[in-house]
Amino acid sequence: FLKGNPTVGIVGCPFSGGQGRTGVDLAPNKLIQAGLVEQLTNLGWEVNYNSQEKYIDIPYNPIPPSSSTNQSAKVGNISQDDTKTIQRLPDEDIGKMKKPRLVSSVNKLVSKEVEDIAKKGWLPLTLGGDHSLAMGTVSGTKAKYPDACLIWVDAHADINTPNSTDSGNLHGCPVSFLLGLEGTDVAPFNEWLKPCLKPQEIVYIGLRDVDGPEKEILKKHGIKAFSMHHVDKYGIGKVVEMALDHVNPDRSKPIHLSYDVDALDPIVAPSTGTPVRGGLSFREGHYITEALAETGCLVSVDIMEVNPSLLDPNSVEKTVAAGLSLARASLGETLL
Ligand code: EXY
Ligand code: MN
Ligand code: MN
Ligand code: MN
Repeated sequence: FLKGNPTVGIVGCPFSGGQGRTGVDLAPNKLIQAGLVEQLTNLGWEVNYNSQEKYIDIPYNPIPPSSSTNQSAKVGNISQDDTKTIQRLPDEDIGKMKKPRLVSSVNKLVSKEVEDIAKKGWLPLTLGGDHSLAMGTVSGTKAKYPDACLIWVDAHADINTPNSTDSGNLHGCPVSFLLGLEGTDVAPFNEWLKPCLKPQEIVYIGLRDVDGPEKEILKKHGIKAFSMHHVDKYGIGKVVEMALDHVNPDRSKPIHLSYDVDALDPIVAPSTGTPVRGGLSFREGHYITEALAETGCLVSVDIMEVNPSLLDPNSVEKTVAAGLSLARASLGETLL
């Protein structure tokens, strides 16, 4: 599906507004500083930082800049003034949703950026930031590849609606918006985000902390999910095969991989905001990315929810290393 020399466009999203903990916004820079660009270059990819071929993070922190001089980043055609406007938006809860205007405006930028990169024939690699960013990444991928399927690797289903969410954190809700479930046709999201995903186009791997209402939603819409129970029962090889058989039976459709590092066991990836025991082993987690790379159908990848501010330096190092190796394996690093 990609065009020309294999080229990746990195979209750094230092964004934490979809949940309550700061620090997840530090991940893109941390991953870059830990050598992501060199590593992908060594795999034979041409690496650009976004559609503008410049090193830029999308600067969407909810924290107002203390001075305009330490604002190092802006993205493409988005000016600092635009981002300050976003930062200054009054952002009262809407219903139960927290920071809806911020999450919406940031995702609108992300969506456009991912779409632009995909339309160049490049592979967008989005570095979160929290998982609310998948509203933008998946809608951007879908704008270029309307028949793309979505593989969601996560401990959580992230399919709460604005009505069903208990926490109000929008990183628990992106999938419901992509599907256009009841309650998601709300401002400000409905000003730009149209339902773009069908229930049969998504499959989950790694689930083990799903809210009651989310279970109802999965059931009601017949959404395929492989929980850790299934990984134990069938083994990861069979699970990935069954997941692909469901969303991509002929291995002919483009694949978007949205990878939340909390799918991995906290022993492997401890520095993440919502860790849950009993997750994927290092190898199971990487097998998924290797098997998807092998299909030749991967067109867009998200690495989400690394939080370099949580726990001790050793935990951070492990988690960042896991994020890096998942990115490399997704982009075709071969073991032998
Ligand atoms: N289901 C819970 C909620 O909606 O708040 C927890 C969601 C955690 C989401 C993390 C990113 O995957
Ligand atoms: Mn998630
Ligand atoms: Mn999660
Ligand atoms: Mn929960």
